[in-house]
Amino acid sequence: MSATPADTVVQATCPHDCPDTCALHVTVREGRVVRVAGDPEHPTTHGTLCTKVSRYAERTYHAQRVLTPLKRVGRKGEGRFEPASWDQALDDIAARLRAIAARDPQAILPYSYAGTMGLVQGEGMAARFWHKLGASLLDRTICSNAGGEALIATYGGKVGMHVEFFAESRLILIWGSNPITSSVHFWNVALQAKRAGAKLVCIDPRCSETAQKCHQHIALLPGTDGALALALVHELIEHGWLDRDYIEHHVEGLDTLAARAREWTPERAAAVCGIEAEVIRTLAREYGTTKPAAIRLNYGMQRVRGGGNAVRLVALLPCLTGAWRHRAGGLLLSASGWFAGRKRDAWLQRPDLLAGRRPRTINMVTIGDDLLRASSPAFGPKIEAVVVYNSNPVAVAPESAQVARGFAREDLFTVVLEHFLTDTADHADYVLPATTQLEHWDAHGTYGHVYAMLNRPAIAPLGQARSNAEVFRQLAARMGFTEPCFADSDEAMALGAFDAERGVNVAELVRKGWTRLPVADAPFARGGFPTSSGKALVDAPGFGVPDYLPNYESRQSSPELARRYPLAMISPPARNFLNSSFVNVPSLRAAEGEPVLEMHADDAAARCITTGDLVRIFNDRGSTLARAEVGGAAGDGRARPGVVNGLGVWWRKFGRDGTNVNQLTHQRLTDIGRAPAFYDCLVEVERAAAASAAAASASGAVSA
Ligand SMILES: Nc1nc2c(c(=O)[nH]1)N[C@H]1C(S)=C(S)[C@@H](COP(=O)(O)OP(=O)(O)OC[C@H]3O[C@@H](n4cnc5c(=O)[nH]c(N)nc54)[C@H](O)[C@@H]3O)O[C@H]1N2
Ligand SMILES: Nc1nc2c(c(=O)[nH]1)N[C@H]1C(S)=C(S)[C@@H](COP(=O)(O)OP(=O)(O)OC[C@H]3O[C@@H](n4cnc5c(=O)[nH]c(N)nc54)[C@H](O)[C@@H]3O)O[C@H]1N2
Ligand SMILES: [Mo]
Repeated sequence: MSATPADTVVQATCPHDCPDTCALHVTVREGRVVRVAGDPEHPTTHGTLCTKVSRYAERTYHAQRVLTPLKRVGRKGEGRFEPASWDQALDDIAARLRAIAARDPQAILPYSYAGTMGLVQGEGMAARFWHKLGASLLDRTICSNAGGEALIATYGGKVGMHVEFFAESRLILIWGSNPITSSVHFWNVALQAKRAGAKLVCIDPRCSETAQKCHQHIALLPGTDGALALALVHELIEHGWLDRDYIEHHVEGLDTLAARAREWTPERAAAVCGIEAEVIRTLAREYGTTKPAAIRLNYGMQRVRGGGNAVRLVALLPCLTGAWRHRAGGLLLSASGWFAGRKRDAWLQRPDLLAGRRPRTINMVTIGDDLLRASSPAFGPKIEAVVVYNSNPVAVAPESAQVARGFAREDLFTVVLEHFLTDTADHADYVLPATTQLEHWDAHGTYGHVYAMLNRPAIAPLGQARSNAEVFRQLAARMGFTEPCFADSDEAMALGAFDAERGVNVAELVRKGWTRLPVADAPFARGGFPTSSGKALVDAPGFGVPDYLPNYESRQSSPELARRYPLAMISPPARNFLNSSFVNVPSLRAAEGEPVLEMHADDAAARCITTGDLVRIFNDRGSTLARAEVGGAAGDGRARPGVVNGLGVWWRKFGRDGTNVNQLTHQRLTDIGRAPAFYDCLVEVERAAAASAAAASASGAVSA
């Protein structure tokens, strides 16, 4: 689209939960957004956007945007509402919350995650409100906590390489990550390295879009990364591919790891991982002898029981080889720890408003069980009210039949701040219309690069939409909260967010919309990890020496279950969705078609399944329907034998039978970080035609 002289271009930031956190240029013509593009000056955005966010205007002006407050008239979950005025809605919500809080404010639960990663519209004014109220705290673990806490245990912080310098690496391991789908700007950097002669290796059970484009794909079984890493350590030690000087000065406790790794021969690991021992030997040699070598680790590999331990093991590899000496060597999982954060969050979120109270904490992963729990001394009060913002738990939380049962409780008072009538909003007593990133102020820290970011509103709020911060400000007034912080405007909070943050050039941030943190090019070239000793830790206090832990649901841990449900299911994101966001954008849903299950030809043949068949995926927790995509006979498929890939995360109501893959996942937590184990899940699959014939004959038998 060509610009006309009357156009204005507004500097903004992509709000989504993605490592790339792009700088946006939003073109506005006569009060309407006509284009959302990448900022060409921003060093990692480089003027390009992913397909989804380049459609941000389509999402914003979607005909089904919720633009007035809505009050429920149907049953819970039915999604029938009538419009209400803001005053009516807020007065009623405040009265309900006040009545519950008078008994025990902990019976009120905020539930929020990463619909926006903004510091203001995320846990800004909302956190002030909850802290003052004394509501239950939420443990926000649903995405990254296993890997995040593992990184902190090993390096002392969520810190890593600069994404830009992967371009100079000679060997890149893309481990548990599908950047062509989920962080395309990293992929562009990896391609630069590839063109300059680097080798790219993808370690992923699925032959993802990324795996296909790498030189080598190692399709290990889900949840076996720890075993692979131990065998790599074994080989590095065995062959002396170690930087002894680096280890001596900057790594603590290698001996204990060496003792454990001695038992992990490539043969032993190969049997666990379902790959060839020779592949492990070669990988170890290449990793041990190529300089500089870099690892792009991502969150896909930590969504299993042993995810935290596996991250710790992988994070130690560049410490053993001294890869950190070079700016194009080392590892990147999350870089959010480069922000000091503490003073910033204290100002934005005001935990001091708790005034000595210590409310209980609810883990967002177990919301399904917790909504159905009665009051007890161990649990505390039954949850009487939930206020959801920036999240769609009915679709994204594990074991979703249980989550839906919880949200269907008639005695639960539910408020959902949303853009759309999601599966969760369908269960609300009130839905409150929220602004999008194009309509409100915000400031953003990041986790995949080292720039602080600002978001200016490009247009006025559509309809009666209000920002999350404005809603909590108004609720605070109705609750009689008089602290001056409840009067801070969104703009003041966004512009002030980084004032207290060490090293952020706030003047440049306000002028340009982004500013680089002062992080050294090769941050650990001479050690200096943010642990108390400055060394990377093998034996982290409270965690012991890292080890391989088999999945909860695996032949090793639960042989009987594995006999009944012999296929491991992972559910990584579909390319055109962002978790459950964008599923309702027509052009993007059309690109995905319908829920898909990728299967290997051998597993499909054993079940008389061919491409295009409707299949039922099931386990003891429930079942869901998907269209089978079979491949692999000629090495062309996405699924490896024994593993099926159910791409997520569909809205349940767009699924064929009102469910999605989370019908099958469970609420057990990872070893470290209290996180979900979405990809640690056994299932069986059958043709839905066969399933419905069986169901028909069963129901026939009943009625006869
Ligand atoms: N298009 C798109 N982009 C996204 C998202 C999205 O939903 N859609 N989500 C965003 C969010 S919230 C996040 S957290 C990031 C996630 O970004 P990444 O952490 O890069 O995660 P994914 O793209 O989910 O890729 C995970 C890969 O891990 C693989 N995997 C699954 N189990 C295992 C295992 O046990 N071991 C190994 N080695 N690999 C495994 C999957 O097959 C998948 O290809 O992406 C963000 N970007
Ligand atoms: N099976 C399976 N389940 C998964 C995953 C998986 O890979 N497999 N991925 C997991 C991961 S990594 C994550 S991070 C979680 C993500 O879970 P969520 O954080 O719940 O993410 P979304 O599904 O994108 O839902 C975010 C919602 O916030 C709304 N929203 C966006 N901006 C705003 C705003 O400014 N104000 C308000 N009020 N609302 C807003 C959007 O409309 C959207 O409905 O899902 C997890 N669930
Ligand atoms: Mo995530």
